[in-house]
Amino acid sequence: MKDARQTEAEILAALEKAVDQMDEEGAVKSAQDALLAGIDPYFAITNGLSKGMALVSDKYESGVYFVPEILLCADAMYAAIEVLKPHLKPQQSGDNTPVIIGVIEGDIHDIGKSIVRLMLEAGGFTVYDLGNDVPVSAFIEKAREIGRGIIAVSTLMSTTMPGMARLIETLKSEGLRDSFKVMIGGGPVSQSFAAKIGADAYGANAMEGVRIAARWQEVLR
Ligand code: B12
Repeated sequence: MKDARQTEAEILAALEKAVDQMDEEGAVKSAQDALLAGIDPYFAITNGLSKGMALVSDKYESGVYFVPEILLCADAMYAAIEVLKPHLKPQQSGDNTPVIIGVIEGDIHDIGKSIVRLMLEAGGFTVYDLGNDVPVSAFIEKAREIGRGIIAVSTLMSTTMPGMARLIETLKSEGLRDSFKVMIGGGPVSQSFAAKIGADAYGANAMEGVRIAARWQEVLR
């Protein structure tokens, strides 16, 4: 007789599928299954839900899904994240180091940024989420308010990449550059773009963002 319990691979596949199929109920159920099966919630997010969102991205790009579908897929992902979030154990202690995070002005894509935020919070950082379409002036205002820390900036569009360069330039001209480490991320940006604009690091995904931030804690103390 087949064991009624689902294997880890089956649960991860169910999470991926629920996001892809816009199945909020299924996503919540599979997130609960993941917890019951003792799957690390980080692993469930990165190897289940994020994979589903990557599939959805491909479908959008190939014209299978359109805006409404994308948003419903994201809703399913967020619903599952709500179940997993309370069970995320800090992997490193962020020691409450402040992180200002936002999507640069002109860009409303905030799904990736929200995952980075969640992982940073779970990693013990104090995150100030400025949202999407954030003007450089808003980053600067917050930076002045907190004085010292990390700035994490996201963009998914090539047209809005120059805003990241403007942010670094403005941090310099406002005398704030030495007090903040800056990391960038999102589809069109890269390590070489980070170097070109004078950002301190590029992170390809949320876990990398947390690892970078954890490295910086020491110097920011
Ligand atoms: C979902 C989506 C949308 C949704 C956004 C919903 C939302 N609330 O975010 C909707 C439908 C609204 C949308 C709108 C548009 N979109 Co759109 N969209 C996408 C799509 C399909 C998926 C993006 C996504 O959410 N991926 C899933 C997340 C989890 O992945 P992620 O964002 O990459 O984030 C991960 C990493 O990149 C990284 N990361 C991200 N940020 C950061 C930051 C830091 C600091 C670190 C360390 C890491 C990090 O970590 C994340 C998690 O691991 C992409 C296609 C693609 N391949 O990316 C197009 C895409 C980004 N969109 C595109 C475009 C053009 C648009 C529109 C202009 C379309 C239009 N003509 O109206 C508008 C944007 C209007 C605007 N002013 O912003 C283009 C951009 C092209 C370009 N290179 O400039 C893409 C690439 C599609 C394409 N090939 O044409 N879009």
